Amino acid sequence: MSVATAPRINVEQFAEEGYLVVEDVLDVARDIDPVVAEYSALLDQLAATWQAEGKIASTYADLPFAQRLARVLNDTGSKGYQPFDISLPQSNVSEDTPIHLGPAVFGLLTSPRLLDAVEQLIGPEILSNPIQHVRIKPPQRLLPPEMRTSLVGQTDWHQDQGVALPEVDETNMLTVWLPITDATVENGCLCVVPGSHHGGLVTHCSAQKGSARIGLHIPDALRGNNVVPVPIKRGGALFLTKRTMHASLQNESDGVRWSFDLRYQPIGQPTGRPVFPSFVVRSRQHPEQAVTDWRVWADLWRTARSNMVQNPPKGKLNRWTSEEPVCAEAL
Ligand SMILES: O=C(O)CCC(=O)C(=O)O
Ligand SMILES: [Fe+2]
Repeated sequence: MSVATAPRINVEQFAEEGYLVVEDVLDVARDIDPVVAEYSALLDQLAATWQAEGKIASTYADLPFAQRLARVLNDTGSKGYQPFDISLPQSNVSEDTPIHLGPAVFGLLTSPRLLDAVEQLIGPEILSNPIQHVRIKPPQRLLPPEMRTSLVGQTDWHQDQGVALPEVDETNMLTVWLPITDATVENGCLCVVPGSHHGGLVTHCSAQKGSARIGLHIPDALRGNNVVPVPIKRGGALFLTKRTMHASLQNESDGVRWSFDLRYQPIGQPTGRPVFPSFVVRSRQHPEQAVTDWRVWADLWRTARSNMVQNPPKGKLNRWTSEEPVCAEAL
């Protein structure tokens, strides 16, 4: 559906609750359909290449998207997801680490209707923050346990401020979560703790439980118990502050749970992940600084990748050690 005027954002409600669902933020024909086509072509191309290389048993071309992706990932193991993501990994980057940098994704990042909404929350000088992912989640039961990371499986409780470097503390980072397919309770929509952003940043822990690694998460003791699921239809958006506690449910449906999470902030503030590239998406003061060509954006990531190969970032890209006392209590 194409809607001429951008939706009005309830800024007061966002400030109070720390989250806001807005329907029809995107223009489905302009912003979403091309992304679906771009990813279908990518899956076709990867499946053909990997079958030729003997990495997967079949191209699984007859299966619907969700089942096909699950079969492919079962054959490839966890490396198979990186070519779909719109970010580099945080470590072990090499010159041929894959990342998906296509025109349709750039179209989504720079969607004028989306930026009209973002502008109402953070002002007109807007930087695309590079902490971003695509999450394409097949039914959880079809995934082997080691594949159940937050990109492909369920996401643990966290605050986005907690998964960035401390330099983000003074940054007005806005998370924009965009479902490509309707997000429902059954297929693993997000959940939030309303008002949790008023309480400040809490400790995040990670842990090893047997052979399974549990990623960075807020221990139960520090999480509010007023958990609200947030189903959203495709075309809508969920806005989150950097301190709003959120997680995802698990995909118990037969279909795919597919979303992008993008972040925006005022120009001139640190991003929290300085080894990755940010760019101006909109500026009223210096409109000429906005990046408008997807190839320029793609090159920013390729340059960042080369820089990471030459100067691998030291340490983790977050502040936690898991030796904080609350982490021991939580185990
Ligand atoms: O989509 C998910 O499962 C997690 C998204 C998320 O954590 C975010 O958008 O910040
Ligand atoms: Fe998050």
